[in-house]
Amino acid sequence: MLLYFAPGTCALAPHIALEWSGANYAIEKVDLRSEAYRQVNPLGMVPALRIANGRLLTQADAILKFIATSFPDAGLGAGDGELAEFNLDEALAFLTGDVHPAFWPYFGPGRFTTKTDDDSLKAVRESAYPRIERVMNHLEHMLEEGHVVNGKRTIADPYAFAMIRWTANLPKTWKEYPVIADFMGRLLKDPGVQAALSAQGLT
Ligand SMILES: N[C@@H](CCC(=O)N[C@@H](CS)C(=O)NCC(=O)O)C(=O)O
Repeated sequence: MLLYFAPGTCALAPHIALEWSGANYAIEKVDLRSEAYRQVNPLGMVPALRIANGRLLTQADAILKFIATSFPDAGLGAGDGELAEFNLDEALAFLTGDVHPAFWPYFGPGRFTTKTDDDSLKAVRESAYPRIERVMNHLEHMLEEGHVVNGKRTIADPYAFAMIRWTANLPKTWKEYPVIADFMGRLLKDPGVQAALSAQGLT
């Protein structure tokens, strides 16, 4: 398998999941704006995962589920229980549909205004703060059992980890949420997380 990534993006999530799964995989750093990467993934987005039969998998949550089901021994799936699978799907949908978009104005302010001056872009960036705070407060609550969902390690943990990192330069960083800070502290010590961070040139 070959994981296409750009450092620090949501591609960090499947990267960590691949580490945890014991999969045999390689990584390729891409330039998201390059024509070369458009030839790989016409959407020009990461993550993308090339699997053995040549198929290119896209969409972070779907890739994470593929990793969980392909390597069941790693125990990264929902686990047992009547609502376990729903709980995991709900958490993945929240991360993809609420947490990730909350950061869009912050990272790509130019998408939300036709103005190009610094003040206008700064205003758009700052407009993201309340929504980011809202999803962070929700994560603070979700993580009370030590993990994102079902009280166990799942593919939702690295997905949350990858996005929580994005608050590092915000006025309110993840370190100011006690439960999230505990979760991040544990993951930052995890060998698989450290291996993925190091491979992406991050700390
Ligand atoms: N729907 C996609 C979105 C992925 C996405 O937005 N990835 C970002 C990095 S975190 C990206 O590639 N952005 C480049 C762009 O939007 O052009 C998914 O969930 O995988």
